[in-house]
Amino acid sequence: MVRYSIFTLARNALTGHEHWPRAWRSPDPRPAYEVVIVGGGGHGLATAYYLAKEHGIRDVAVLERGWLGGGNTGRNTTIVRSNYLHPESAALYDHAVKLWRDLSQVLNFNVMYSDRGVMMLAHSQHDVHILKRHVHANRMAGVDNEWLSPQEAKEYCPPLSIDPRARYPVLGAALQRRGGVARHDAVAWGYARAADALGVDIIQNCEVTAIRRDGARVVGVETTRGYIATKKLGLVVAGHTSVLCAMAGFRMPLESVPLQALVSEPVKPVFPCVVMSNTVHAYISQSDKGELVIGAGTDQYVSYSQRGGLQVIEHALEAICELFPMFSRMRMMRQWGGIVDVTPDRSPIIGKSPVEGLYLNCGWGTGGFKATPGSGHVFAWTIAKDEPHPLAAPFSLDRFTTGRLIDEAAAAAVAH
Ligand code: FAD
Ligand code: PYC
Repeated sequence: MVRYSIFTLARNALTGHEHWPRAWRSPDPRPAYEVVIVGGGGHGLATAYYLAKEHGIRDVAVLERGWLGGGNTGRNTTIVRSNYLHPESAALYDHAVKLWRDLSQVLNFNVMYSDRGVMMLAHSQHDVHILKRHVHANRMAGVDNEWLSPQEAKEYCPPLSIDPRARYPVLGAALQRRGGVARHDAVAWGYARAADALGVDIIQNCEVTAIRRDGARVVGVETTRGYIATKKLGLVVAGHTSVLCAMAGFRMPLESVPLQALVSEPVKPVFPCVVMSNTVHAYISQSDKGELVIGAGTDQYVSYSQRGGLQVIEHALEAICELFPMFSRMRMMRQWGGIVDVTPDRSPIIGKSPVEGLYLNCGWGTGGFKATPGSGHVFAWTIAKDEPHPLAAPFSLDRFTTGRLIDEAAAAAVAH
């Protein structure tokens, strides 16, 4: 493990950063691996790390068509919480929240997890009923969540307007104090460095262009850097899952849509927590650099373009300005989009596929960043043992034929 002293930092700064050691290697792909993971986002890299760390499977390649974290991992608004309605979901997301807490120490890389609290606002009686139902269900499942009056919500987040004449009046809020944010790139980099140190090959600029089968089983992938054989293939490609599954010869119950976010100019610390308004599909926090990080809903049409409709962010910003009038004269700096893969019940798919040796981790839609460590952890287990981890078992693909759906449309919170 490389450790840096103040002298190392100074020497590298004064020599034009020429002598920094690489955080991970950049190997050429080998002809075959025991496990190949497609997708170098947080979930794919976490899967590779746990395969090596917890299952002793180090003959692993992660294939990424672009750069690490360049997909939704590096484009998301980093909200972490586990206040989902159904016990299966609360258990899965809470598994992740527990891993987040000491992830920086485990990876020896600061992922800047900050449990500053996530507050979800109610603007109508319908919202009050839904959010209170979540509070009760979470507490039954051993997950913290509490109901706040409008005044208590304002005490927790002073910039919030609780003016009852507002277009979106605040009638109360559900607060998960253990929720918060983390640094998105750092999560990808931390897992990449730790996986690389255990022998995993991380191969960027390597796009999978075809999936090869021998009858019912997977045997390898064609890539822009040549053919790679494997008997175990994990697809962790978020918005491109349907494209990859089509290469393997089957269809998925997924729609890919753009989801966008934006950041303001940086200002001094002013916003102490995360606030989500599910009714208006706007959410906001402040990054450690000082920018307000603001997100909107999804576009209402299927697309692979990494940008979204202007009217969608306009709507989100109108709501943000009404809820937090002090931000009405802030300037916005950057806007971008990611492609999210949405299932009919708004819950992820983790487990086996119709092709032997091909495993799926997808359908996280608008809300998978929070699950990154837990997702990688249970997916690695599933691949290593060729059977679903108990926490992943309810999230199998066959729920769309058995009808055992896990409807998390309300908890997913972002419009889709
Ligand atoms: P990704 O990070 O997208 O990684 C998949 C990788 O696969 C990509 O890097 C891609 O380049 C690669 N790939 C695709 N096709 C191929 C191929 N053929 N060959 C090789 N590689 C390929 N979630 C939350 O929990 N909280 C939030 O606040 C939140 N906010 C969001 C805001 C926005 C604007 C967006 C877009 C998403 C948000 N999400 C949020 C969702 C979250 O970002 C995702 O669920 C999560 O990051 C998915 O991680 P991943 O590793 O599965 O996917
Ligand atoms: O899942 O919490 C979430 C989320 C917030 C913004 C986008 N997704």
